[in-house]
Amino acid sequence: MLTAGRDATPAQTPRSAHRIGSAAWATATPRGPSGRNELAASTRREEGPHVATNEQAAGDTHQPLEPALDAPEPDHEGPDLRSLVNPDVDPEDLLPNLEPVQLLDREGMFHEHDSYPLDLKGEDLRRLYRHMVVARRVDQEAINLQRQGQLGVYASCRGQEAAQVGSAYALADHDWIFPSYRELAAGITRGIDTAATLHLYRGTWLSDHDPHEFNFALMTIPIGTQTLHGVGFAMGARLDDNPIVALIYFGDGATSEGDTNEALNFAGVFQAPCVFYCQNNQYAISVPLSKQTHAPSIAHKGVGYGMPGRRLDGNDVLASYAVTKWAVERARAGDGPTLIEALTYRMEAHTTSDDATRYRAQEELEYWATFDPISRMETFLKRRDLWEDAFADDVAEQARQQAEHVRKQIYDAPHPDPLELFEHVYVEPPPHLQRQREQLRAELEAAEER
Ligand SMILES: Cc1ncc(C[n+]2csc(CCOP(=O)(O)OP(=O)(O)O)c2C)c(N)n1
Repeated sequence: MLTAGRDATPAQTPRSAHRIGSAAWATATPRGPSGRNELAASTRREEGPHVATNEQAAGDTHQPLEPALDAPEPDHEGPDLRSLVNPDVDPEDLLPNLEPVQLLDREGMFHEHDSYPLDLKGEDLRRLYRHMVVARRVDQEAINLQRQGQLGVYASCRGQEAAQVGSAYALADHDWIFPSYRELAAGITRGIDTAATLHLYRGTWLSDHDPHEFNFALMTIPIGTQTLHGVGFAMGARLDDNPIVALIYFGDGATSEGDTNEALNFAGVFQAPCVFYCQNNQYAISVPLSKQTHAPSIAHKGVGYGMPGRRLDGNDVLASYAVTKWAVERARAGDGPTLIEALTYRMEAHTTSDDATRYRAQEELEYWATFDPISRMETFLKRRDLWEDAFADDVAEQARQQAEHVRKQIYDAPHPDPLELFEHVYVEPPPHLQRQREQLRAELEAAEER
């Protein structure tokens, strides 16, 4: 804070304070009923911006300071400094509750929520459970395949099944998903062949599902890129009068990226029909949430972009579904985007290349294990009489078959020619890429001769 007028010499006073020191400051200041400059008067009494005269700004330290109160009165009203950019947007409406929305507590008890009613039938509830179980089994298989050298690397979604399955289930078929690299469970909810999703981790240059068949964009490795793709897509759909909503997944780490901030701001300004779904799994590789933001929560950031922020228990599949459904309906009705923060936890390391024991404690892991989304849903289904042994056996068998399918597909997948890496990027490859291609070709030939 600058110190008030009288003791500050021009040499101590920042340039900006001089600029606002005289008529300009007085012009932009609210006036009281008497027409007097109320704010300037109060800054004289309390600590506030330094109000220097032009003479003082010019360096004449002998001149007594003239307070802005005595500056010539402009003959027109200045702007109201308290005015909002969008007076029809009430910040209170955008603010999230710090208490996350939860429909299913840790003991599997259901609690109705007035703002987020649950409109699911028994078959839907069972399907949510089924997707989560299959995702967890395939996820484990992917880790095994990486350990066997069949995948180059893998980023597990264990612990995040509820966040992904619940939110993806809230979409209509014609809506689109823009994932990062961790959304195996969302892909399963969309009906994508799990083996196709995993090809990305074989180090091939292509993912292996048709985005247009499943309305599920290809997985994105650069952090935050998909947020821009999703917003652009949503805007395009709106211009086409197509009632598509884009659901965009990203992590807490992605909120520190320029791309994500640009996407959020653009979506807010143009009220794009999209839902930003942040899976706050507490870490960006080894960087904890406290190093990503000084905001009270990630959901609170929505206010700055002019969109509501909402927090939910990310290990509660029903809360994830109900809040996302609400946000999707808002977007479809033309009421603009929402920023959802799902509080969850990444149970495995960041990827199979990471040693999570170096930056987080075993007790933390054990604590979060007590929030397990699958066992919570199992208890709930039992309480609701939606559980029979035959159902449980069927789900377990489907999960086993999926794991076997993935294993077989990945084992049998052809090894692509490494030189394909350079294809399909440019019509005319630039010289540096041509040189790299030649270098790789020579190395491959030399390796074959050995
Ligand atoms: C633009 C960019 N910068 C850095 C990286 C390296 N990187 C890979 S994952 C990751 C952390 C991402 O954390 P978060 O967004 O929280 O997602 P999570 O992995 O936890 O799901 C980083 C920095 C990258 N892939 N892309």
